[in-house]
Amino acid sequence: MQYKKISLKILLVSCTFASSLVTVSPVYGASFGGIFVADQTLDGIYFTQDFNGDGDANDTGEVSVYFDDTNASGFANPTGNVFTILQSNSGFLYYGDGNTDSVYRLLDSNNNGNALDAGEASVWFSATDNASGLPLLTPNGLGEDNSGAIYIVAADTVGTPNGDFVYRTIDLNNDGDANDMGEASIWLDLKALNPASSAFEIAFIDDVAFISDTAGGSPRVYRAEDINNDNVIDPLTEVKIFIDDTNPFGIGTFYFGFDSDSSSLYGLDLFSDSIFRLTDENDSGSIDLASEALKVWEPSNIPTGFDFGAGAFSVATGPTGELSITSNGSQPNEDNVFRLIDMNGDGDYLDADETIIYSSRELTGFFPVRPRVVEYAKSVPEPTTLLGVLGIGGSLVGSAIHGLSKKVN
Ligand SMILES: [Ca+2]
Ligand SMILES: [Ca+2]
Ligand SMILES: [Ca+2]
Ligand SMILES: [Ca+2]
Repeated sequence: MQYKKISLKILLVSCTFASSLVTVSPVYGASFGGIFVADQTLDGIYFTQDFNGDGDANDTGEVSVYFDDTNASGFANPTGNVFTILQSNSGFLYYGDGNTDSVYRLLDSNNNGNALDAGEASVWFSATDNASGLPLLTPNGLGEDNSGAIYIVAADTVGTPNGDFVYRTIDLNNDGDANDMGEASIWLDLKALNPASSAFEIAFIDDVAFISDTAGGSPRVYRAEDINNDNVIDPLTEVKIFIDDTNPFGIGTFYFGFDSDSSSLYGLDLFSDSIFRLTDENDSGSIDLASEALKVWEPSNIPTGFDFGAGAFSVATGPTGELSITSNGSQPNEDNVFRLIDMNGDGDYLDADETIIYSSRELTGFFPVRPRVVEYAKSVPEPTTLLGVLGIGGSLVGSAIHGLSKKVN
């Protein structure tokens, strides 16, 4: 009965609105195309959408497997421990997996709403495959510059202290990976900046990179710019601390979750579970004014009945200024993806109704379980059905939804 209701709703939408599904509810983002969610317990990358325009992906059929162990490209357990996802400007979805110590590249070539089909996944970069012999113990972060080069934050482990680099990777011979000679190089050696380096994410604003590093208890964000264009960051002249925990503004700087938009950085501080927006207004290369660092969200904004759980792991920037964050814990109401939308346009997400329970195990009963990282879809992939995940043989309904969404797109 439930599925019928949803497909009727979609039918209604397709009849009422001639353009596209997302125009149904502009209050929830006219250009919202969905959010990729990597789940460390379900061991997959999921694609979440809001078909009925109510702002969330908790309704039937709004979550689907995008990539996991069932892929036909021949990768065994490729999504057991996904730390980072990046959709490049060219549409490829890159992600770093800490179990196979690889960065994969996905593309839904046949437009069926997932990258599970044969040939839709490949290894972009790995320690065992790259011709330069570069180590990759923990692919913690991914970024892209204006030229399309992909940057990988390679963190090491306590047992094998062989890492803490940012690699610059490009596919020179057009074979779909960055494993060939000359395609990957050390762009920035983070241990040269701090021997206790423990780096997480990288985010770009234009061609300036920002790297979050928790650095053995003195967390900071670096600002790196390749001024002389030799594809290496000179540790003396091309990188500096953008902000650290000695800042006088009370800004938490311990960021696992970290992202940028065209002018600002957004850091989700693990200790305060709050989001800080950092904007270098006076172009000094660091945060040196109180007005440049603002707390824009805190857990007290979470609607009653839901909680933040064990930690603040991921923040992603989305269209028209919205943000998405993850939380997970031991209870279903702690396993969430929140959407943050500045409804009243005052520049923060601290007001009533600005924190949306976008996806919660409390509401869906099955998803998410341990959401680690999120990434907004840059374009809208063809919707698919989640019925496989639900364990229900509803392919007919799935096809109907698929067909309808095709029509209205
Ligand atoms: Ca919905
Ligand atoms: Ca596909
Ligand atoms: Ca190549
Ligand atoms: Ca607001």
